[in-house]
Amino acid sequence: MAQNGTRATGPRCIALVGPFQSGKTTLLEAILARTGAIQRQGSVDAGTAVGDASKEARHHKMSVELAVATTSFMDDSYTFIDCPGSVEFIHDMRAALPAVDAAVVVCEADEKKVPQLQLILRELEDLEIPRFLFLNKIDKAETKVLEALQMLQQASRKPLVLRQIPIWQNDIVTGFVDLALERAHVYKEHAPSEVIALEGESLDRSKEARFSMLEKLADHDDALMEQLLEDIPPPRDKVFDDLAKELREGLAVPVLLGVASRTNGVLRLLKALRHESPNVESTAKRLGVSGEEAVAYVLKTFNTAHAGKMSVVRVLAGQVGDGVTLSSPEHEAGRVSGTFKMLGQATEKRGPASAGETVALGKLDQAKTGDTLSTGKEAHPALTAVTPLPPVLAIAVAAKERKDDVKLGQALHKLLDEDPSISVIHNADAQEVVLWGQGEMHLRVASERLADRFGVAITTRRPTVGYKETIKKAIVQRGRHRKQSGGHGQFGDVVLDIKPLPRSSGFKFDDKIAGGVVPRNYIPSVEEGVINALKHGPLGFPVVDVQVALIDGSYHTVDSSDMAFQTAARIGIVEGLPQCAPVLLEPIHLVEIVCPSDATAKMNAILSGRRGQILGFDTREGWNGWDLVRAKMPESEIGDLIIEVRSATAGVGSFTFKFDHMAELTGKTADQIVAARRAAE
Ligand SMILES: Nc1nc2c(ncn2[C@@H]2O[C@H](COP(=O)(O)OP(=O)(O)OP(=O)(O)O)[C@@H](O)[C@H]2O)c(=O)[nH]1
Ligand SMILES: [Mg+2]
Repeated sequence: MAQNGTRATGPRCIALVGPFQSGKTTLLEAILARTGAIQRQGSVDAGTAVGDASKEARHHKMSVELAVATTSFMDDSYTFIDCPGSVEFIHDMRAALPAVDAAVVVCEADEKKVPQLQLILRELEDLEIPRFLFLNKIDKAETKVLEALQMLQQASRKPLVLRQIPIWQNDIVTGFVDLALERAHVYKEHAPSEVIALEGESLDRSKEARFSMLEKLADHDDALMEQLLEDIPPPRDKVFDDLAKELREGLAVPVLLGVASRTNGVLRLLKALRHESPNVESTAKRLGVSGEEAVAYVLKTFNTAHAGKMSVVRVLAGQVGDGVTLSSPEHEAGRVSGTFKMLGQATEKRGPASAGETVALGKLDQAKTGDTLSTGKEAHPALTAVTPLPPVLAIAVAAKERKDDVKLGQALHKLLDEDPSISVIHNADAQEVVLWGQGEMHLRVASERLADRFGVAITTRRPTVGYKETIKKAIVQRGRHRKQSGGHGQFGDVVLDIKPLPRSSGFKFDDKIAGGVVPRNYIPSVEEGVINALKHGPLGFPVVDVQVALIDGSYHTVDSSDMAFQTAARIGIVEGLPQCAPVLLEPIHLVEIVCPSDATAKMNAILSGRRGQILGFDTREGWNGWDLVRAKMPESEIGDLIIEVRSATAGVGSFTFKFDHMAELTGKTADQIVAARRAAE
């Protein structure tokens, strides 16, 4: 695992990341076929790709969670982490990235995907992860590569260095010139490319491109700069050393070209990884791994039907394998039982894993995605913290059959364990289990998993908005309950003074009984009766901001009871409230939208269209070219806000929200809400 010349050796862990549908899973498939890990290159569209083997991924023809596959190339082991490109599943990528040696950012020459590319590159830049750009789908390329590069450059804070240029024939890319090797190749479908001689215009073009690549390298290499100025051809080894150095130090982003679906450009990419990607030594150093003990980082955990919980870990130091007990700083994770090599969903038992390797460990029941695990007596401090993304969309879920309620609880627990970007909230008022996630597709996949993976049939619906109601007028109301049936009768009699309170005062109960007209021991029952009745006001919602005082009443020595006084109090409230000018209250939240500045005007329009009150906007701190728009907005309008925000920002806009206050709502909208509530009841 040492440095071999300038080349790092040993097992590597490489992330495949990039905008939605750019060809990451197809590239993984091509790599696995090219390196012999699979017999034949499958495809995403046919549902035969290793990376998209799960039922949900095949169903939607997109990656919905990360996939891990280990292969070997020229005697080194490589584990690829194929990350989903959709912003709704980005959590998997964010959690896995810290422990990889390098990333291959798969992208297309597509202007619409530049904002998403920028978000991903930003993540890599912040984590200081060396990255290649793989410009894919050049079989469909319409723009010249240099123009494409200019467009993509907007997304990267570091210079993109073109390492290959395409060879065009009749408007089709038929091969490439490797600028470092000064060699031209013609693509062959699913086979190694053929080396050809360059001449004429192609030769001139490649010389020019090579010179521009060297110029970029010379920015960080004075000797090279001198050679260029004096027209001395720099030695090839020197050029390769510089390229490797620029990548590792994050000074530049090398750009390679290819057609993943035809395995074109894949061998060149593998060779670049082999020669230039750092290994675990650099990664462990970057993360601050210290001490003598074995340390592993959890990229992802998942549940399997046959083998229980599995944790995918990158071993950063030492060795881990069966029988070893691992702990995180917070808790013991468990004792490893089963060490596996992964190829998508297929797992193969293997011996202990050494530093650099990426494997799945069985039975670490307490391990969580993002954990730093170690074998030492004192747990190794956490290497990184992956902050969960704020949830933006919710659905209410319920078991289709009552008897599955407990099973649903267990399934939700497993779902959350696998996917920390989902959260569950129990809404007691509405008696609802609400799943919060990152978008429509994310929640749809979560529901599918509950059914398919965890075997609970569920129904889903829009979550209930937290409407409440209050009153605007005071009243004094008698509540009397009297029943004579056989032996014991029931008797309770109260007089309630019902008054509105200022907003967000909640509920207040006063006992103003003088002379024992209602005996002491029944007063808590009166209060309970009031509280129960306030759960469901005349408009159908919980009543808040009211004060109820018990001012008078009477009792019967034989027939009065706790129950009778509870009932009397309820009658008082039920009969009194409708005369108090009840009014609907709707929750208003403080919303903060972040978006590229060119979408800010659109955000203002979206907010106004949703009864939002815009408070102002600012530049987003630390984000060049982004704005932050603040507004107050009704909860009912936030429900599907994310869908509009994303469609106005090429998928990259997002928001957070926080409850602010309850506001009175009257008029047609209020009438509709009350009518809908009545209909539902
Ligand atoms: N023409 C062409 N199509 C490609 C190429 N690579 C991938 N595709 C197609 O692009 C689509 C998306 O490919 P995927 O491999 O699923 O892309 P991905 O980046 O893994 O997608 P997500 O994980 O969902 O973000 C599929 O229809 C592929 O067949 C390529 O080089 N050329
Ligand atoms: Mg994919």
